[in-house]
Amino acid sequence: MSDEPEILFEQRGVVGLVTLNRPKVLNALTYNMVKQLHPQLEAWAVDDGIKAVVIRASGEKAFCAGGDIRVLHDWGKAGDPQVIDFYRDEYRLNRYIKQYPKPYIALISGIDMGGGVGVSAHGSHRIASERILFAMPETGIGLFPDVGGTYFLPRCPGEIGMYLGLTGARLKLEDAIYAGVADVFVPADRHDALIARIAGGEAVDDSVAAEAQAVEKAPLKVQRSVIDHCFSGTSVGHILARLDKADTDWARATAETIRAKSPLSTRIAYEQIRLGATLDFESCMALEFRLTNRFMRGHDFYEGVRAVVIDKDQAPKWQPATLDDVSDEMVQAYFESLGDNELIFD
Ligand code: QUE
Repeated sequence: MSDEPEILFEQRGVVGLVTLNRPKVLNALTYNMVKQLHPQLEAWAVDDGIKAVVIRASGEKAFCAGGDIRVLHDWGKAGDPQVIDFYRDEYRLNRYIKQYPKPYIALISGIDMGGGVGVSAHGSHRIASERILFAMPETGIGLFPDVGGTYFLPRCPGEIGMYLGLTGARLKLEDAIYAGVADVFVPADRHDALIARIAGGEAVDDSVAAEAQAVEKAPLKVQRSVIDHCFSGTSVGHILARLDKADTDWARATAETIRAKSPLSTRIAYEQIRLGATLDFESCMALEFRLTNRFMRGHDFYEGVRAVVIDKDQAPKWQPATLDDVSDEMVQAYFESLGDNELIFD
């Protein structure tokens, strides 16, 4: 443990500046960071001296690689209720950012995955650098694309959201903008200049427009018609059958990627993303909280974190082991109400 604060808060002119500050662990989001960020945002919301919030991160490698899943794994395995408290407070924070009353500007440079997406993608201004690497990789650790994935994935162009949620595909700058998870490109070495403009009182939209640069064509655009055709399938099995039939290298690799993920996770993610298209943001987060509660009582999350983060053998043994072994009843049970424990908002 270092003495460095995990998250830094600073007022710069009229900007409330947040810096995620765990660069050695890719700025993975701890419960402590969530517990500090939410009240600080609330204080800035009612502070007349603050016109906008900017969130950025320390180090060149990552904006935020996700939740502190090693700790969540340990809490969950030990039956520590903090694991559920963490998700409840993280999702409330995601929703607060979504409805924040002032501009919320995320400066995204480096890895931006899972929990990092939850504190960036719902902001009013998502600024990406040439180093952004975006993904929702949760099906690979036996979880599902949460932190608002239920809301934003079905709202990506065509079936790109279903593709991202099932495969955990990593997007570079051009594709992140094409997918709609980032708005504009500002080079990393201009991020401080952008903060300075806003801090000095220049209007946020003018500041962003002044620093924004054009991007190249998105590689994902080439696959768009195949994505829309295959991922509009009516089940994970149907999507895989369409990918197999497409008979291209890209389709083969994509099907193989999905087959390596937790079968239960991909089945849940499919239903979650289809359902999310019809729900408002708060209902999406309440749905995610149901799923999180069930996953924390299940098997695959612990096995996924073990294989990817703890032992790093990259060889999870999922239960159930195949898509066919996941029953419709098992999937439906994950979506049932939590009764008195439903996620509610103030
Ligand atoms: C899926 C995830 C996460 C992940 C890998 C996945 C995730 C996360 C990390 C992570 C963070 C910091 C580290 C590290 C891994 O990895 O949420 O090694 O230092 O935080 O496939 O959801």
